[in-house]
Amino acid sequence: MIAGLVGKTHVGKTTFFCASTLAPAKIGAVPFTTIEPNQGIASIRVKCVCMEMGVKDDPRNSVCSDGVRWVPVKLVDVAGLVPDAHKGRGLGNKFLDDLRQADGFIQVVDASGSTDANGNACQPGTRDPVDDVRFLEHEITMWMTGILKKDWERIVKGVRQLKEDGVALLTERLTGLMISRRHILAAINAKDELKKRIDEWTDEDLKVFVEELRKVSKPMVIAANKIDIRQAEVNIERLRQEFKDRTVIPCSAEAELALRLAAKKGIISYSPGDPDFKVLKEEGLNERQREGLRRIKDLLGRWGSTGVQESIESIYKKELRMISVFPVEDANKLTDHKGKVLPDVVLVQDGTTARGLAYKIHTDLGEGFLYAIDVRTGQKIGDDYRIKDRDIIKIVSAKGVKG
Ligand SMILES: Nc1nc2c(ncn2[C@@H]2O[C@H](COP(=O)(O)OP(=O)(O)OP(=O)(O)O)[C@@H](O)[C@H]2O)c(=O)[nH]1
Ligand SMILES: [Mg+2]
Repeated sequence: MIAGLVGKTHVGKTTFFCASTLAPAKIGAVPFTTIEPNQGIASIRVKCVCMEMGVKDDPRNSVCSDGVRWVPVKLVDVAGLVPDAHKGRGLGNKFLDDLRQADGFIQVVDASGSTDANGNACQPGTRDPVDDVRFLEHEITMWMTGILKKDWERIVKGVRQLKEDGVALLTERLTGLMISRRHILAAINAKDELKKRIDEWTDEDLKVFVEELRKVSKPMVIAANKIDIRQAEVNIERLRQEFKDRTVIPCSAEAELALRLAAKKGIISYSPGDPDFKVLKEEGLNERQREGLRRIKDLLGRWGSTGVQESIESIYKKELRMISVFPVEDANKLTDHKGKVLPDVVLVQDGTTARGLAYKIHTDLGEGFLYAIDVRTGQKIGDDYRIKDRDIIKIVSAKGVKG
């Protein structure tokens, strides 16, 4: 799974990316700073099972700190877009093509309304971020429509003359956009007018289909950025009113980046997502830095956090429905074959079965799957057992995996 940072140019996508990955990407003084996508690793928090199980863990693929596992997840930051990007305006389709691999989006908007439609600075409060959310959705829908339309005649011919399965043809066309048969069926089933042969769809039906498909295949949360600017507050209310079925997370990527960098230098103690931080080296700070930290403290007091960590967790946990599981090889000691205690956390989508988990760990484990053990209860579970969040699972397979 990979989450994409999307939005208009100059709203703070790369700042958000740097704050959450600590990668050294370029943040811009002018629009269209990012051209090539930046890929990096952020983390989501999972309550570790180490305390509950009374063991000291020895993590391999994640970090455990005070009973919280920081589990790596992928993030991609792409070029910004402007209205009519799907027709090639601004960086146009480049932006959209770089998003093909993303399973879900964190849409960054400038909630302070200080970036106009083309990414230029304007008076705070003058640009309506509600329009930015709408235009981004429109661009994504038009981009998907364009991809389908290029091949529409061939798809219609396949269904009409060659009696091919329309859903299979759509799946084949859209698989490069990380859109699966399941997404396509969900979009069709959501609308009565689409429940007919695909070659009978009108232009209007195709529009309805793509709109539904966008919603089911590319879930999105809104990171309402720049809350450090006063005018953001009323806009966040507006965003929440307008998009009632969406998660709107007040955010300051700039504050998060400052905190993460200060923590890295040992100036403060801060953990992403926390509602506060502690200054460790007061004497090393100049007046400007002190003032900056004071302002961030006020911001945390008012909003509860910088919103960056929440945005990442919201897209992965809530929208993409990722749950965590702790696989072990020794059900008594909770170790792998090298003796590492609770070595890994594996993220799987809700609905994954025990056999699905086995495949995710290694093809051999999946193919040789015999049964699994729910380590908490000691009970044997079958291949169709549905994994629950924070399960500890031992898989018994006819084909062993060592490595
Ligand atoms: N006040 C404020 N400014 C921010 C915040 N986040 C980013 N910025 C500023 O917004 C400007 C654009 O930041 P970027 O992170 O480069 O924005 P982008 O969306 O990646 O822009 P492009 O790659 O050019 O499309 C920079 O001047 C940042 O310092 C924030 O939380 N608050
Ligand atoms: Mg950028």
